[in-house]
Amino acid sequence: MTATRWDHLLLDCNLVTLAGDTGYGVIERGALGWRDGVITFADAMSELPGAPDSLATKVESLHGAWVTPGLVDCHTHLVFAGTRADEFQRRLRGESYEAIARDGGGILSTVRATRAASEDELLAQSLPRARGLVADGVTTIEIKSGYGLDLDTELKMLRVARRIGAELGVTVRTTLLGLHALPPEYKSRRGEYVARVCDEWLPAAQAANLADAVDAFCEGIGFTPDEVRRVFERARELGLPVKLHADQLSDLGGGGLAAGHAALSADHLECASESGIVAMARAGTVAVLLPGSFYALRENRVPPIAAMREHGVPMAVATDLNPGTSPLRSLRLAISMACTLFRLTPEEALRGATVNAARALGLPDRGRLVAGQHADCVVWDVREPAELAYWIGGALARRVFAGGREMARRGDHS
Ligand code: DI6
Ligand code: FE
Repeated sequence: MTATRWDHLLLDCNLVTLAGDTGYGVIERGALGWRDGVITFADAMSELPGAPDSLATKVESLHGAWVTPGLVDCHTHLVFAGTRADEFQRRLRGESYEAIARDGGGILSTVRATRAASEDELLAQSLPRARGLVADGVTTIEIKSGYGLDLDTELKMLRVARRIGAELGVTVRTTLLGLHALPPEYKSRRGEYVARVCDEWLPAAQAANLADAVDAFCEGIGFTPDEVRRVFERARELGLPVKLHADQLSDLGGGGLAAGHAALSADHLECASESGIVAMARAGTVAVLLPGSFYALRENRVPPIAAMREHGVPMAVATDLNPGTSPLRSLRLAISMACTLFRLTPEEALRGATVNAARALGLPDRGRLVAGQHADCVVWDVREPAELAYWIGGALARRVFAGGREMARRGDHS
């Protein structure tokens, strides 16, 4: 038995497996075992193939606690320097996000701070934000560049993202977001900037193994569909998957544009048209809902959730953690907001932050508690899964395991 002993076996827990296409897939009085970072058993205790102590090196009872897959935050901009608390206050006084951006603030103010920071300083400022997500149950994090807008700083951001993954022992997926804002030095030379991103940045980031995907901000204050198309075509030539900030503040046909390039995801989608949603359904493009920016910008146009459900577009939920439009540092809070602001069911929102978020990153190996999946799981201080959406804030994650390794542990605060 020793050769095949599992590393760890959790007994007497309620497993939210998310194994089927709908429902929580709850297994009561369940057991969860893993070896070498991969789940070997996720079923009822009564189905265990032997005495627990003979099966695993470490065995413990959870006394009926609820266990879900590790959460996946599939859209963040958590590597940046400085804050934008000043801009927050300007918005509270009535200035719009777009007006501040056009005035040289917004994304460009974070660009100035991020360019000025050394790599170590950028890591020091960003790491606590990643740590906070993990303590709250996140075991896979997507991190975008886009506050450099020059090659050196973009690569610096992506290196910092990789270092965060190594430092914390969680999976970090990096995304090159060159088309985030037009840097001032390229004012009136838009075409040249886009060409640079295509011809220099994408190949450089790929050669350094720093980009797992490519994103763009398709918006009036960002880039046009034609500009995005050029970058997407280049990305696809290089074999890099694409995703898109689509139809957040206006309908530029972003959903359809993303689908046309077989994008992993189209994100935001508040203003998306039904035809965009239909195209996404056909292409298998995930809709990533970002209630944090909806909340912070006091938007009032809700994404077309009914159309997504009707056409079978998988919905994910993410923080969009960024210094401007979504200083949201908890994915669990995004789950709660997705329910209250967008009327997702708690089950849809949890799927959105696990299995569907994993799909939005092209990672089918995680997001469910099923044998063969990554051993990423969270033990929660709740009495039923809906509480994960119900509580607004609070520290509910009791224990977090990533790749079978325990990340964060704290006392029971229930
Ligand atoms: N993601 C972004 O890139 C922009 N909006 C969004 O949801 C803005 C980020 C910023 O203002 O820094
Ligand atoms: Fe974003």
